[in-house]
Parts: sequence; C-alpha cells; structure tokens
Amino acid sequence: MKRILLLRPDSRLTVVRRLRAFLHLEPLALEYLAGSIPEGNEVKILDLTVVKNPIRALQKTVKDFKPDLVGVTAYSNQIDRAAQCFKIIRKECPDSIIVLGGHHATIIPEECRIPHLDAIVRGEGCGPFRKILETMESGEKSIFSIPNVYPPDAENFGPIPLYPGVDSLPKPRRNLVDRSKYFCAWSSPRKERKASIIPRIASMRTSSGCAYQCSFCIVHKLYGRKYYPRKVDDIIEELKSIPEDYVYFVDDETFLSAKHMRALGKKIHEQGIKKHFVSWARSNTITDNPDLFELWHEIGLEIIYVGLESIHDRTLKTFNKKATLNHNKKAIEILEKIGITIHPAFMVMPDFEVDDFKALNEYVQSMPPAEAAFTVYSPAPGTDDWEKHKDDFICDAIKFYDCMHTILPTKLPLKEFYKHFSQLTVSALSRNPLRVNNIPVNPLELLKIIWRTHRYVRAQRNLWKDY
Ligand code: B12
Ligand code: SF4
Repeated sequence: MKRILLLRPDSRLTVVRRLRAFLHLEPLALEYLAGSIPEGNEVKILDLTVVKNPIRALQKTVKDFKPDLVGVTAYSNQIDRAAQCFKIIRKECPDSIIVLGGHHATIIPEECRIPHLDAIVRGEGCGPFRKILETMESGEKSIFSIPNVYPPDAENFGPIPLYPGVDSLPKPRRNLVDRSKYFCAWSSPRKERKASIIPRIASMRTSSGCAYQCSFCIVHKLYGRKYYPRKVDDIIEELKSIPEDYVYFVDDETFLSAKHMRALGKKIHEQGIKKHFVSWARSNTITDNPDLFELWHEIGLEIIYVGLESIHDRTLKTFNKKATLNHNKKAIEILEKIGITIHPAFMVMPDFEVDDFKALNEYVQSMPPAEAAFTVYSPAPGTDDWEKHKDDFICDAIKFYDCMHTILPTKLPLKEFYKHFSQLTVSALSRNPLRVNNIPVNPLELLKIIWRTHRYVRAQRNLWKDY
C-alpha cells in the first residue's frame, strides 16, 4: 500500500487568482490521475488554489500524510509555485518521489529542470503514473524506462508525445475534492429570477483535441490535429454520476463534430437528464449548424464561449482562425435568436493604440447582451508564434504566461495600455445579460460579484506594476 498525494499549486499572478473569483474549476487532471491508481492505495488531492494559506496547508498535509509519491500538475504560470512546493515536500518528506506532469512539463520540459524534482511525465499521465507506482511497488529502481517519463536533467526530451483520446482514460475520482469550492458565474438570459448567479459546477470532457490550427494555440501540437469524441454512452454515464446541476465542458472544441454532438444531445434528451451546460464553440460551427444549437438549448445549453478574437478579418487571417467577421456576426445573431448567452472572447493586440481599444469597445457595445472577456494576445509556449516572437519578449514569458500580462512590447506605455484594457472590461459590464434584462438575483450574491469585479478590474489596471 502506498500513499499518493496529488497537488495543484496556485499561481503567483494576482490577476489569475482574481479571475478565479468568477470561474473556478475542479482539478480534473488530478481526479483522472487518482482514477488510475489501483484500489488499496491511499490517495489525497490537495488543491492549493482553494486554501487560504497554501504553504501551511502543504506543510501540514505532507507532515501528516507522509506521501510515498507526489504528483504535481502545472500550467506555465504555476511553475514557480510548483518549484516552491517541491522544496517544502522534500524538506518534510525527504524520501518521497516527486513527479511533475501537465501542460508545461509536456510542452517545454527543458524549462522544468527544477531542484528536488525526481521525474517529468509528458503527455497523457494516467498510464505512466500508474506504471511509476507499480515500479515503486515492485522494488525496481528506475522509473525512466517507462514511456514518456524523463529525468529532469535529460539531455534530449524529443518531440511532444501526442495525447490519446479521452476514451482511454479511467473514471475521474471527483469525490476526492471539496466540491463546494468550484463554481462559475452564470448569466444566462432567461428572464425569470435566478436561483444562483454563482452556482457550483462540475467539469467534464465530451471529447479532446481539435482539427484546427489557430496560430496562438498549442492544442493541435498536443493532439496532432486529431479530434477524439468520447463514446456517447460513457458521457451519459458520467453525466449521471455528477452531483452538480451545472456542467462545464472542458473540451478543446466541444462542437467540432456536429454528428457526435447531435447524437449526445438526443441521448441526453431521451434519458431525461436535466442539467445546465456551458461550453466553447467556434463561430463557423455555429453558423454551419444552427439547428444543433437549438437542440442543445432545449436540453440545457445556456452559455457558449466563442473565440471571436478580433474585429478585423486581417487579424483573424493572421491567426489562421478559419472563421471570418461574417461568421462571427452571424453566430452572434443565431445565438441571440435561440436564447443562448454568448461569452465572446476577444484578444487585445500588444500594438493596440487608443483608437483600437475604442473600436473594440464600440463593437462590444453594439452586440446583443453578452458576457465579453478580454485577453492579451500572447503566443503560447511551444507554438510557432512563440518561436517567431521569442527574441521580442519583454519579460520572463513563462512565468507571465496568463494571456493578461503582455509578453510582447506594446505601442502604448504599459500603464496606459492596461488603463484602456481594464476599461474594456468595465465598459462590457453594462452589456451583461443579467443587467440589460434586469433579472432579479440574490442580493448577497450580487454584492459578492460586484466586489469581485471591482478587485478583478483593479488587478487588470495594475498589471503594468508587475514588470
Ligand atoms: C478547461 C481549460 C481551462 C479552464 C480551467 C481548467 C482548470 N481545471 O484549471 C479555464 C477556462 C478557467 C482556463 C483558464 C486558463 N487557461 Co486553460 N485550458 C483549459 C483546457 C481547454 C482543458 C484543460 C482540462 O481541463 N483538461 C482536462 C485534463 C484532464 O487534461 P490535462 O490537464 O491535459 O491532464 C492530462 C495530462 O496533461 C496529464 N497531467 C496533467 N497533470 C499531471 C500531473 C502529473 C503528476 C502527471 C503524471 C500527469 C499530468 O495527465 C492528465 C490526464 O491525461 C486546456 C486545453 C487542453 N487541451 O487541455 C486549456 C489550457 C490548459 N489553458 C491554457 C491557458 C493559457 C489558460 C489561461 C492561463 C489563459 C486564459 N486567460 O484563458 C487561463 C488561466 C488558468 C490558470 N490557472 O492559470 C493553456 C495552458 C498552456 C500553458 N503552457 O500553460 C491551454 C493548454 C490552452 C491553450 N490553447 O494553450 N483554462
Ligand atoms: S483555438 Fe480552439 S479552434 Fe483554434 S486550434 Fe485551439 S482548440 Fe482548435
């Protein structure tokens, strides 16, 4: 019997933490990893993004639990906090084996040569993690003969190992986390009073991968442009096991296969599953299949995040987005007609000048009620864009990789850039469907949201101070 601790570190970046006041999702990767561990072992998940004092929580957990094996997940902007965790774990529990997995380790393992780390797992982690445990149990010394498991000082990590479809993964063990900690701000346009505007939410996958190749995105490098829909019956079974009424589809591109999503939608309807769904979809998928979104609206799809990205066709082309302004315009109209709230995601370019911010703001103001969100164009580690712009980075582009801190030079002085950036968020609030439609909400929750928004906007405005 071994004791296994699975850990999600927090991010050092204030704006990332403040954003989580609106959307905070469970550590699904760790729940999957826990699912891969054979019965008879003791498993704990420690999510440091939900505790008040992460350092103390980690020290106490490691001291009390004394893990034999620790698995740590991290996005790029969490990697320096992960390094801090390794040090604490090593001090409290010198003999435990510390393994790092997740996106950062998969994409740029050469940036993970961190003291106290024993091994790096690249790509899908459940298989290798289980094998690491089996190797430990068998008393064998080396875990590095396991495919995709590397010593941190490896000279050559080779290409990114492609991820398989989600069908090959075990069932996630959702009961290992405190489910009351995960929620999503909810602003669907239904006119009636809302039970909650920050309901508890579960996340799950209906597919993985994506066939597109947007230049700013790493997903096609992780999946080799393949799209893997899950078996409909498996999705239904998982949906039925989820205690929450609200579900966030954490797919790369949920509606890529209209056939698959039609079959899933029909099955959800047949089975009488009543949940509220939120998902991502491309604008051209919406314009190609309006009837599919009508079906999904009937079975509970209330909010769709759409990467509209830009208000210029030339920029969409540079991004290799394969969707045009016309697709965006029509998708907005279709969703409004159906009654699904659109959460448009726009990218502010580092070379934006005052007039560009103004034009984007006017576009958002002219849209139907929407929950608009803005990020700053930042090439993702591992993409061709990252390689292309590498010499221009103005900061440690890994630690600052949150799509809020610009990693490329801006035309406007940083302070002014972020003043306009935060004003976009403030201005977009006036178009929030809850506000436009005057929907009565729980006053306490409303106060919470106002306070969180105030703090988030302040963090955005102060981003320039971090450099
Ligand atoms: C859902 C999602 C979110 C959710 C949050 C999800 C969460 N629980 O935290 C939301 C919408 C909030 C979000 C926000 C952001 N996200 Co996001 N997100 C995703 C998305 C679409 C799916 C992630 C997911 O849930 N996957 C399901 C799990 C089960 O899969 P997994 O994480 O890959 O885990 C597997 C392996 O990686 C491995 N593994 C993972 N951890 C470990 C640990 C060990 C020990 C081992 C052995 C293996 C292992 O095994 C797992 C099982 O197979 C991914 C794209 C993608 N393909 O993953 C982007 C992605 C992870 N996001 C990304 C980014 C950049 C962000 C933001 C920073 C940007 C932004 N402003 O939107 C923010 C901030 C997040 C933060 N905390 O810093 C990038 C990360 C790149 C990077 N280098 O860090 C990705 C890859 C998207 C992209 N196009 O580049 N995101
Ligand atoms: S941004 Fe979305 S559509 Fe584009 S490649 Fe990434 S996952 Fe696919």
